[in-house]
Amino acid sequence: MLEKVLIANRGEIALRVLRACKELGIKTVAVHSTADRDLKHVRLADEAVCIGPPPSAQSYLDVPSIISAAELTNADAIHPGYGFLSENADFAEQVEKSGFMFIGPTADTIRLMGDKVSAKQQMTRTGVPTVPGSEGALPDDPDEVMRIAREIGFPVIVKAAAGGGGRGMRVVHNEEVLLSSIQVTQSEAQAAFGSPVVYMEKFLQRPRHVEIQVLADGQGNAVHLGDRDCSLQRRHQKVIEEAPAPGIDDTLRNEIGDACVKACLDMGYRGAGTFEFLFEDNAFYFIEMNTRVQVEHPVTEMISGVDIVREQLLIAGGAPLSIKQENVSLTGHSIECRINAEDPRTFMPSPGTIKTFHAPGGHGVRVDSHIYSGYTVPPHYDSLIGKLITYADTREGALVKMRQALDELVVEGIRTNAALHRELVTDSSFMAGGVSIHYLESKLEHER
Ligand code: MV4
Repeated sequence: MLEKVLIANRGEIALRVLRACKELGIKTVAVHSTADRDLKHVRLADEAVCIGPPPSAQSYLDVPSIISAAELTNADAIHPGYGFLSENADFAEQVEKSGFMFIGPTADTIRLMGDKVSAKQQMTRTGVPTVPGSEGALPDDPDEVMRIAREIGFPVIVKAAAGGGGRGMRVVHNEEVLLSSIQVTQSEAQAAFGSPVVYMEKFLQRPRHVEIQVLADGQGNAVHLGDRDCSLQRRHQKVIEEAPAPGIDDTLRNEIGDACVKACLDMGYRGAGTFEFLFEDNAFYFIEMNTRVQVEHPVTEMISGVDIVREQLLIAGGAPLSIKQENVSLTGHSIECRINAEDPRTFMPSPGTIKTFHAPGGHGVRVDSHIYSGYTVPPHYDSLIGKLITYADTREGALVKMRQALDELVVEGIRTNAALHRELVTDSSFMAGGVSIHYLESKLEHER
């Protein structure tokens, strides 16, 4: 069992990890920038180490500082949370080479999934359905590229192998602009990621974003915890997530879940992970895998009863997975609203001091947040200040609870997106369930 974990993150996820550690009797080390001395988890941690000035590049992304802090405090493992260094294979490698456990998969697995071409090839080998497209990286020969595009059929999408999460991609509608579009995407990929490698897929016009949560111990055991629908997003930032994905039948959900479990076993996956799919015309198409805990993990926890962060810690401690697939039962429905410190009109970050904060509560209401009255949201980081999560027997019940929770929520002193959430949970299309990834952006366009 782990004795002491260093939490290489900040905000709500650092607090989430700290709570899971404390419940397991694991000592905690908080590392923080000079802007984050007053974070809630820093106060609750057994030890705290300041690792640098406010800019992330000099603190939460500074590998030597974080590893030094682990050495100084004699931690035995590092939890990277999400964002920052969580999917950085070189960091995971350094952590392990320095004698610490990285709470996540091996550096090799992170690297394999970080390259979207090798990730897709791995899924094809193992029987996870992928979006139809080029078999691997696009070749140099323009005739060959044109042949591949014609075979896929327009529109196609060209994506950077080193991209992901919406960075480094371009939709191509016809043959005339294919080769020039590929060149532009290659140059952008080279500039942004240091690699010009691109691949091609059929462009799906109105898909939903549905993902599968997995847990694996790297010792031959893996389970899936069902799906989440994360289609409600703006500029690749998720706004509301829910589990299970509405309107998908259990047979199909379990079929794709089982394929993900097999993929985990085939690659010796260790830790928590998420298989991202586009879902269109009742079919799943793999696009990417995330090798970290995700922001939206609580909705899966609510319907499965599994504490995902606790499982991450147990797996990292070397324990075989205690959960068997036949004992996983997904019941009820859960919805998460991401509360951001941002301008409701421009969506620009709105840092500042929170004068008043009243958290909602009650049966089936969960608040994952590090904020408190008097807390100052710094301008240097992501604008997520908390997550409102509700749970009920039915989707309608979870929505009723979310409306009540949003009514109770008070955040004064800074601007937030709470009003957008209040609008969305009474929106008739969202209430019906199953909107596409384009729904929110087109709604905002028509209303503003
Ligand atoms: C796509 C797609 C349509 N067809 N791939 C964007 C983020 C990255 N993870 C993959 N993305 C997409 N890939 C094919 N073949 C549409 C998107 C996409 C998207 C996907 C998920 C959630 C939001 C999105 C918003 C715009 C585009």
